[in-house]
Amino acid sequence: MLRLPLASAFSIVCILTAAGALTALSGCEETSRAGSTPTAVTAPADATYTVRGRIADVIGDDVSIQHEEIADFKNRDGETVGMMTMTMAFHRPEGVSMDGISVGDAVEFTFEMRWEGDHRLTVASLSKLPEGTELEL
Ligand SMILES: [Cu+2]
Repeated sequence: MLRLPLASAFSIVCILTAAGALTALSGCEETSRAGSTPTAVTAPADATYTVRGRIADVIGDDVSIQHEEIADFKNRDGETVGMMTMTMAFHRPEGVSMDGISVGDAVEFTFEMRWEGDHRLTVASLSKLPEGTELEL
């Protein structure tokens, strides 16, 4: 199976998203910085968000999710800037199961935002929403 480092997959997703023009306000810009060494996710999260979305792709231990708007999303300075609906790639630790969840499924998930380190966007929990759930994407 093709595996891309999170940074590449994430950059590609950001370029492809219709909301790409707004990535200067989002987390997307940060992942294009090169030269980081892989590190474990140990630092406390800068912020945690619970949002709904649709599974767009699964690549190794990354999961791409088209998420709904995140009105309370904060930039690295802690200012609330919000984030439009878009598709983003998240690191998925082994402990977060994808059992019974497939591409196209509506989910509710919690992710941790870290502005420093290798895994800036990490899924902390993921659960499937009922069939037919309407999302604002
Ligand atoms: Cu986003």
